[in-house]
Amino acid sequence: MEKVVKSANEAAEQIIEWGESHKIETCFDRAEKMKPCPIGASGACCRICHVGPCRLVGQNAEEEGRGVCGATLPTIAGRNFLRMAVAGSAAHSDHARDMAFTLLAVANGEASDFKITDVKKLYRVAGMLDIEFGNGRPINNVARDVALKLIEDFGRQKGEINFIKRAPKKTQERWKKWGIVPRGVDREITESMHRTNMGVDHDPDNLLLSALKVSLADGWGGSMISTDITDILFGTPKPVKGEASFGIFKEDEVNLVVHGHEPSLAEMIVDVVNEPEMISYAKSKGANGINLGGMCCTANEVLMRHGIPTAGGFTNQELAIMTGLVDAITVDVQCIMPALVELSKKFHTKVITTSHKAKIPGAMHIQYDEHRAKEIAREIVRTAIDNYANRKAEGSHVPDKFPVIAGFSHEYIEYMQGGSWRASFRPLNDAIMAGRIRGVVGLAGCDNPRVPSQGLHRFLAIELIKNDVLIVSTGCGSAACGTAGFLTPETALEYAGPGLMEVCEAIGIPPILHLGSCVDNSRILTIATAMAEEGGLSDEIGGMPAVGIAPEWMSEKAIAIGCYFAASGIPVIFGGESPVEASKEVTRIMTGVWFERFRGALHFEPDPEKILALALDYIDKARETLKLRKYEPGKFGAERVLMDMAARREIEKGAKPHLGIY
Ligand code: SF4
Ligand code: MSK
Repeated sequence: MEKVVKSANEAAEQIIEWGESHKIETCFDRAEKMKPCPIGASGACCRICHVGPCRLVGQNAEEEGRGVCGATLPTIAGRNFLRMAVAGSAAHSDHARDMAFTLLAVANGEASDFKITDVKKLYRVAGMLDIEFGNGRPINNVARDVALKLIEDFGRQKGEINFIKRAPKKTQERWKKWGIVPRGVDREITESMHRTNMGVDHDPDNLLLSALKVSLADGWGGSMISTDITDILFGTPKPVKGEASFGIFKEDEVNLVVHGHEPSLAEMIVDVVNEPEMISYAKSKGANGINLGGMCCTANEVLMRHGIPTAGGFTNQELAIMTGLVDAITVDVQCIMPALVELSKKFHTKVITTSHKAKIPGAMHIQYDEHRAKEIAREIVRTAIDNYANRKAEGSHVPDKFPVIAGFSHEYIEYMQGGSWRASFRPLNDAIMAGRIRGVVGLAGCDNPRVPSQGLHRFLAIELIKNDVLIVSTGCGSAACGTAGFLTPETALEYAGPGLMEVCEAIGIPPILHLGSCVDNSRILTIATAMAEEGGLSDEIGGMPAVGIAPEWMSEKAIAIGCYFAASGIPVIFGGESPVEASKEVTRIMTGVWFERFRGALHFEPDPEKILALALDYIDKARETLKLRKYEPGKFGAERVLMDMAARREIEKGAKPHLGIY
């Protein structure tokens, strides 16, 4: 019988095989046993009232199927889809709310373990919010006003979310025309839940507009707020070296993993594991030190600010425990498999939950509180150290690891194109106009055990850069690229097309830029806006030679991201089967109608070759509409010379700094 590959990540595959030989079940085995409910392909199921659940299935379900109340298939499919967008937006935005309250506590002197790390970013955000800064005004007063003003974005009843005005004017006009400018995050979440309640909104187009509106509240609200506040508190990322894959774990040190999404506790743990007393304590227990690793999006946060190594994305979480080397794994919210707890009993790993919102029966719970952050971080680190002695020899440690360069914030991307003095997006726009770079793809989203996990990310990453497409990656897409060894400048030399290779060599960057965690998809919105404002391409986000791809998505957060990209004007392609496949009407709205209105769309396409072809087609058509030079590999138009690092340093000697962040 032909062997079924469960993960395209070779190290992951080895651990899975070891698990199979030891009768240890993982998500890959459960995915095989638990086939997805076929109802999404052949129809839709409505379970929002107790007259139902109503299943609309069969060949004529779209035309003739009706729920007991008379709801049609497009209504039910649109309503279900909106609920996914709501849940995703709520998750990102609740994370953002926690960040905003942490900033407020810091400003009020109530969370003394934290500080404002990036004052320039604080001032930049203050400027956007019309908050007075500088001229001797205390930093904490500015931070307090920023926090309070952003907290208002959650509960605002009328008006607009603050950061909406950061979008290009034309993009904003489209939102206004179609009535999808979000007022407040919670307001849109509540209204969308109301609309999907029994007997309210039955118009699929109207329901789908609501999905865009609530998702815009996430992208230009929750997620953007979270990204900015995280930068203010912990620093705006700049490229940093790290490592990825299971080889990051050390046999002779205490291994502690931080997993989940919100970075506050993880930041504190980064500090604590470096405290001399804590290292001495680890040594007193027989370990040579304390080794901190990350998982999923918490990994992205601490990787891009501190170079903390990552064990990978979503589907690697159980496998990390199966190395037998993880003494403790601390989790907060989102993308945490409850299976970790049962699995950990077969090893010695302590699973520690830290959020009152996210408990798992059988796990140890240490409640996080930003007012006592360091004390709690120390308790967690000590728990990991105390557990080191319980490590059993059993486990499958695959020592492979790859170097990664992470931390390309939008500010750094601007800086790298001209230094402090001439930072801009001009070189990128010029390279696109000249055809050196064909277009830009945001490769985002989760990894998924229903396909050879991480394989679609790997395939698309290589094929896109071969086609001179610059990739910006986030979330577990970044992890999949990192654990494949793709996040280094050398990847350009090995795989990139001639134009992209030249650009990467000139600036000294990888062809895949690690932008951060899933909330950091908001950085892509900022980059697209900067490109529109730079001129020479589209004067709005829509119409850019840019596409978003989430080939292995699984979380409802991905749906919210896909919707806010589409509403902002970026066509998006999701892998896997479509959750609205049975309704031609809903599919038509999400592709054709959204494209006409917003110049963005949301497609679902399981075939990776077709995802690639569709992405390149969108890029080439956008180039054609913008009357840019037709893309031909190896043939470029006239273009400004890109500055290399040496030339930039020369210019910067004695230069007046650019008004941007760096
Ligand atoms: Fe059935 Fe209508 Fe109730 Fe949905 S809302 S479960 S379609 S009766
Ligand atoms: S962690 S949402 S599996 S990207 Fe942000 Fe990864 Fe997807 Fe979770």
